[in-house]
Amino acid sequence: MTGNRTEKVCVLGDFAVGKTSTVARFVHNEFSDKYLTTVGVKIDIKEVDLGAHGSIKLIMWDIAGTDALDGLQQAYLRGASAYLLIADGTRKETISNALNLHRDVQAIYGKLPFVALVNKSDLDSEWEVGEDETMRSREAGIEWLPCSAKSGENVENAIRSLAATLIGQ
Ligand code: G3D
Ligand code: MG
Repeated sequence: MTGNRTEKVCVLGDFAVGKTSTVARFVHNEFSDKYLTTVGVKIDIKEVDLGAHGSIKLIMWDIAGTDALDGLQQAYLRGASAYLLIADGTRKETISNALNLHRDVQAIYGKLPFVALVNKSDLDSEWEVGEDETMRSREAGIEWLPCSAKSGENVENAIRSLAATLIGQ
């Protein structure tokens, strides 16, 4: 049980799925539609207190997303202990793009802990992602959790569960 564990967590997903917004919701508990498209990398730190299990500092690396990992992104991923895989429920193709990223990361770094989030659950009338996509993923061992950086649904508990995994719970 230690209060000063620090782990790097990378946020991966397609352009505009809500990576920056999800980190902002988790770290600052806010949503703003003023975030600019991220160029390069943005780092935020949040200490997660897991009570009797101790606490852990998550260094959230928010990288600009494309559907492939180029050399620069590989450098961003180096040393990561875990990652958030984010898709956008209103754009079906963001699921397969996220799965490609996941496969690329696994190929390079092996099996790291991750959570898979389908963001924008507040826009459920505009959702394109349905059972087909989530079933296919489930067969591949990936459980997508709906979330919303806007309403806050599931953001904190998903990242806290990742923190708990990292701390060994
Ligand atoms: P990115 O960092 O993955 O590129 P951003 O994505 O966090 O910049 O978000 C991209 C757009 O989606 C932004 O809108 C942002 O406000 C919006 N967004 C992010 N999360 C949510 C959510 O949970 N619900 C809704 N409704 N919108 C969300 P703009 O219009 O600025 O491009
Ligand atoms: Mg961004």
